[in-house]
Amino acid sequence: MCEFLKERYPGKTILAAGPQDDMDEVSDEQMKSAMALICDTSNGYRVDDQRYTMCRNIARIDHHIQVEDFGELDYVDADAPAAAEVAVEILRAHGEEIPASSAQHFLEALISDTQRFMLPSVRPSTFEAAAWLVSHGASVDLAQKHLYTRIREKYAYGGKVISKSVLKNKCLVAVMSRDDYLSCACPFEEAKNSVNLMAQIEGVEIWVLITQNLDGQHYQASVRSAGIVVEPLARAYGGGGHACACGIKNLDASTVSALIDDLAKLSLTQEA
Ligand SMILES: [Mn+2]
Repeated sequence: MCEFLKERYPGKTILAAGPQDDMDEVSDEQMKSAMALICDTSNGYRVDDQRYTMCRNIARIDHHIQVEDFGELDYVDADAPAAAEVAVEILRAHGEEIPASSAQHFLEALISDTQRFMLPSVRPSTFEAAAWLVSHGASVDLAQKHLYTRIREKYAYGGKVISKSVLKNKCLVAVMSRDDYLSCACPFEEAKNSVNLMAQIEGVEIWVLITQNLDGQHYQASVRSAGIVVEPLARAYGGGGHACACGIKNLDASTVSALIDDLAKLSLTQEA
């Protein structure tokens, strides 16, 4: 989105805010005179740079179940499998063209958010968005390399996740400590994103990866399901996301065990 906006509006200052290494430095003064464009984020506290609240205007392009209203410029299509599909639809509806670098990023967002076009919410317009991006120079081969090349540390950590996974009813649970990932030299961000290793196991309805934060106190959970709606339960624990894929932050040891019990119960509710 950033590359597109830079090319489309060369007279404007377009900056990407957030804690990741390749993001821009944005001052408080810049924030105050800016319009914030938030993408793919269900609620305010998940926004990477919390100074977005200082901005003059706030806009959002999203596809999560709407739990917060971001105002007049809030565009949410909760049926879309990826925020990138929503963004591409807006661009196409306005007859915009995009540079290849932008198309590549959008395609990678589309592939990763739809889990390689495998989510049940994937629809014809998802592939139309992909086709449009490829016609603007995006490469699926490059996307595969960028998205699915794993660092060796994550590969080693994956073995630990698998060996610590336990089945409670029809819920597969892995609770990982800080030592688990630090001892593999696997960064926290990579560790908490390992939930897909637990996916598609016969007889498992819900799977949850719970990762201790670097503070050694709190935990983050990634909850996925094969069809049981987990979003209301995640919301009850302060998290959210999609019907079958949610994240929960800031759990402590006691809420972790309560969450596991609740998920284990919920995992038995799917009709055969
Ligand atoms: Mn998304």
